[in-house]
Amino acid sequence: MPANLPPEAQARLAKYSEAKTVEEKIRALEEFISAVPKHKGVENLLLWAKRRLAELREELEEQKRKRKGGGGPRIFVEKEGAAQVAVIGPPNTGKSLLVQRLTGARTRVADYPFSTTLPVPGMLPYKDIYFQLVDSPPLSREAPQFIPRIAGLARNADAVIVVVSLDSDPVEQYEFVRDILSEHGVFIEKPRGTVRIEKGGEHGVQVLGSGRILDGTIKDVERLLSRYRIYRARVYVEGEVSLDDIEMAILRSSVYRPTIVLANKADVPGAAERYRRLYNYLLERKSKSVWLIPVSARTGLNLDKIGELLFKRLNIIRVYTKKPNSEPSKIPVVLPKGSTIRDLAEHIHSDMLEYFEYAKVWGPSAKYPGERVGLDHVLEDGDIVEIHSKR
Ligand SMILES: Nc1nc2c(ncn2[C@@H]2O[C@H](COP(=O)(O)OP(=O)(O)OP(=O)(O)O)[C@@H](O)[C@H]2O)c(=O)[nH]1
Ligand SMILES: [Mg+2]
Repeated sequence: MPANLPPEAQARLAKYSEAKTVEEKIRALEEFISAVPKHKGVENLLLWAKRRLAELREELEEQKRKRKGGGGPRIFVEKEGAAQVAVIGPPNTGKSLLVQRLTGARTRVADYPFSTTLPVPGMLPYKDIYFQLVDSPPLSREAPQFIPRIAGLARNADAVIVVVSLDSDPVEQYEFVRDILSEHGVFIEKPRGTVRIEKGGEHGVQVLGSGRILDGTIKDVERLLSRYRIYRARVYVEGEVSLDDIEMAILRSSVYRPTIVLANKADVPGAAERYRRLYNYLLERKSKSVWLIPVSARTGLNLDKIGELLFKRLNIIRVYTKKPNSEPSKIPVVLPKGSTIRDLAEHIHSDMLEYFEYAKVWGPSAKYPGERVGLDHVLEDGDIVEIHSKR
């Protein structure tokens, strides 16, 4: 890729990228698959199309169920708390017992694989916030029907917990989970670059962002997009990307989700040695973006560390708002690290920004208690903020 497609197949792909509804997308992809010649050089695109088709069919089913008014299994779980974390992994690794021990949710735990068939959410308290952990069915080639749903769950979540078991080779389990998710456009290791495409705009095709295209120029990007009948777009490039990555981004954006790997069953014989293998493997791959910790859902080892790890991994801060002459709120506003008073004001209410006058800050980011600051002041975890408006 970019594959050399006959015009017929290319037109079908363009139709897909223009399609608005799930039904239209399904139809366009089916037509594409039948129009594409089966020769070398298009395998990747064909594979992608088939996977995407499976996902879309799942989505359609889900929509139908919703229209009928509930009932039946759900793929997506409504977000609650400071962040949603998808708990995923191969069969029988202890996902359900972990979620149960961490949140008290009534997940089904069994000593045989494939015991979980539906996502089950539970809330993990950490300090004065909660993380929503979502237990999920096992990822396995033996149960292909779950794969697009689990990938969708991970895509929709703010972070991922991968659970592998130390009673067999954890490297194999980890690679399996990583590869299957990336086939569905969800990266758990930080990719070398990312592309995001916004169609429209006034200025033709623009390439923006701090990244770099490895194997082409802006002209090549224009040519590529025009094959999909896109003549006006903003292409945001971060890190290093190829023209292939850009073509994939036209068809479906990939996402990166911050990830923690829990090496579970640390209590079984041989666990320490297997853990070391995974540790060294991640070290060698320089996957600094993936965090690893040994745990045992059975003995409780390190379960008390998970809240803090998630908090750090998610790069979030807690900010407490207060009104003049009253106590700060007990429940914080959760924002991404690096957020400013402007972000806080926008988060609270759109009017807040319009009538903003100044803010007073107490806590880590304040030079002195009650420092008076403007919209660009950068907040830190634990700050208390009083916003004064013109009316
Ligand atoms: N020794 C040991 N056994 C564990 C641990 N965690 C879970 N188990 C056992 O492993 C088996 C599977 O646990 P589950 O929580 O059902 O695993 P799962 O990953 O949810 O399984 P599926 O939903 O089928 O994918 C059960 O018999 C658990 O009691 C652990 O830390 N140590
Ligand atoms: Mg389970």
